Order: sequence, then C-alpha cells, then structure tokens
Amino acid sequence: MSQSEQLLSLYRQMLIIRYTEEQLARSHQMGLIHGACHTYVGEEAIATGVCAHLRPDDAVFSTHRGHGHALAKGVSPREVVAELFGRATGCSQGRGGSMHLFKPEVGMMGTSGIVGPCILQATGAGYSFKLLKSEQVGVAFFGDGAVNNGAFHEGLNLASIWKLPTLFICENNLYATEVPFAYASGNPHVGNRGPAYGMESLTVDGNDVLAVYEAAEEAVRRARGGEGPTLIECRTYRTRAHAEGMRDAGYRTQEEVEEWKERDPITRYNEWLLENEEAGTETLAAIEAEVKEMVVDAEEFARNSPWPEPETVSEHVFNQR
Ligand SMILES: Cc1ncc(C[n+]2csc(CCOP(=O)(O)OP(=O)(O)O)c2C)c(N)n1
Repeated sequence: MSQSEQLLSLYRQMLIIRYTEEQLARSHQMGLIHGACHTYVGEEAIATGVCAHLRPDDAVFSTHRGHGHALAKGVSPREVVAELFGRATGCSQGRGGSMHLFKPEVGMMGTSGIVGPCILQATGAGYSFKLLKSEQVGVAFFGDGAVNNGAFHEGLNLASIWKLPTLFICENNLYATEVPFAYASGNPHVGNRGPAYGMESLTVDGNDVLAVYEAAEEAVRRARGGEGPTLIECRTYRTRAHAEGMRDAGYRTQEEVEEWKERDPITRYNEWLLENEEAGTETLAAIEAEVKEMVVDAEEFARNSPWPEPETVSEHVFNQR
C-alpha cells in the first residue's frame, strides 16, 4: 500500500467503526440487540492506528467496548452486526453478542465482559509467540478501569522480565463507567507507569490517529524484533453513554462532552487530510458514501439472517474433565 493509500485507509477504517456503532445504537433503541452494547464512538483512532500495523496472525484481546477492535482487526460489519442481533451469521454464530466477538482466522481473540483479563491473555499470547519464534505480536486493548486491576501488574511484569512481544494499549477515556480515573487512581498517568516495570511506555493523544499510528508502529517493530513489550496510554473520551440505554448524567458535565466532541478524531483527521492536500473533498465524500452503504448492507444482512437452530444449542460447548 502506498503512503497515500494508507492515509485514506485510516480514514475509511475510522468511518467503518463510527457508522457501525451509530447503526448499532439505533438498532439497540429498536430492540434488535440482545444484551449490552457499549459503543466506541469517539475512540475510533486507537483501534484504527494500532491494528493498521497488525497481521491477521497477530492476536488481539479486547474488552466490553470492543466492536471497534473487532472491525479494525478484520471482522466485517456484517459479522459484527449479525452477532449483536444474535443471528447465526454473526462472527460467533449468534451465541455471544457484543462481549463475545471472536474470529481467530483474523486474530480477533475475543471481546470480554470481564475487565482486566485481556491483559493476561495478550501476555500469554506474547509468551507463546516468543516460544514459537514466530514474530507475531499479542495486543491487549483495555480501559483505564483495568489499570488498577491485579491483572495489569502481573501481565506487565511478566511481559517485561521475559521481553514478550506484547502491546498494552490503554484507552484512557477518563471514566470507568461513572468513576473518574483521577479519583480512582493514586497515579492517574498510565503512560508513566512503564518504568515501574522496566518497560517502554508513552502517552499519546488517542484522538489523533496519526499519533497512535506512529506510536504503535514503533511498538510493533520493537515487539517483532525481540525488544520486548510497550505500554501506550491513549488519552481519549467516549462521547456516548457508558452503554446504550444507560443514563449519562451526574458524573460528567455536558460542557465536558461538548469540548471533547470538538476534538472528534474523524473530523480532525478529515481536516488534516484536506489541509495537507492528501485528499480532496470529493475523495473523502466518496469514501463516506461507500462506508455508509456498507453499514446499511450490514444491518439488512443481519436483520434478514436466520436465528441459530435450537437443536445446535450444545454445539461448541466443551466439558473438560
Ligand atoms: C472484573 C470486573 N469488574 C467490574 C466490572 C463491571 N464493569 C463493567 S464496565 C466497567 C468500567 C470499565 O471501565 P474502563 O475499563 O475504563 O473502560 P470503559 O468502559 O471506560 O471503556 C466496570 C467496572 C466488570 N465487567 N468486570
């Protein structure tokens, strides 16, 4: 891919996430989604900037806010929307929903309803890749709410001492549900915790896709080259409620939300592309139209897909004695 194609591909990927999330929010209001739905609106630059450097055989472990990670890792909007609709055509065949988006064929190793374990799973993947000498990387995406969980300490320490090819991507959107990270944390600067573990770490503007892209490029290069893990704190903000259908008041002000909307990663990048003459308005409009159509198609596909057959209920269920 040429540099110019790469720049446009970042734009397109962020739009795929944004439009899919906005569709999911509408579908949730219509009662088409079964289970919780935490959108990634406002945070699209992070999954996009990181996953742009990943191969299909690199492994991503994600969170409850994981639609963007799945989409950026190569799960299609059709498979994501159908999964949230509980249909047999979903990436987990309608058995999982939002918090069980799996597609190992493209290295999407799961979203999760449990805050924290993705850090340990990505560490474990890194250990496996190191033993295999495969130059693959393991990536954990997690929120600030996971940073004071024991998994963070254990995972980062192990990855550091064994120089594992793992990326720890903290999406610090300032709140864990309604709890401000600054209140919940003695040290609210995640990006400077790396030295405590003997690990490279840095903080980037998580609403600047190029800043994330550059930081991840270096981290992936180091991981593949045997130089060990990196912790990247991406400062960002979710502009919708914690989860669809939840109230969104009392813990943050409307002014704060509006202020962050001004820093919207997609609008900013659109302006950057135009100002730097990397694309014209027509090109960007054509990408927007194409992605919009893709998401309309995904919703229709999902709505018209069959439910899983009741007699298959015990398939994919394992009982390990
Ligand atoms: C181990 C565990 N504890 C508590 C919860 C309940 N819970 C669900 S989401 C959430 C907040 C997570 O905040 P953060 O990790 O910052 O992610 P964000 O929602 O801000 O993206 C909590 C505490 C959980 N799912 N798992």
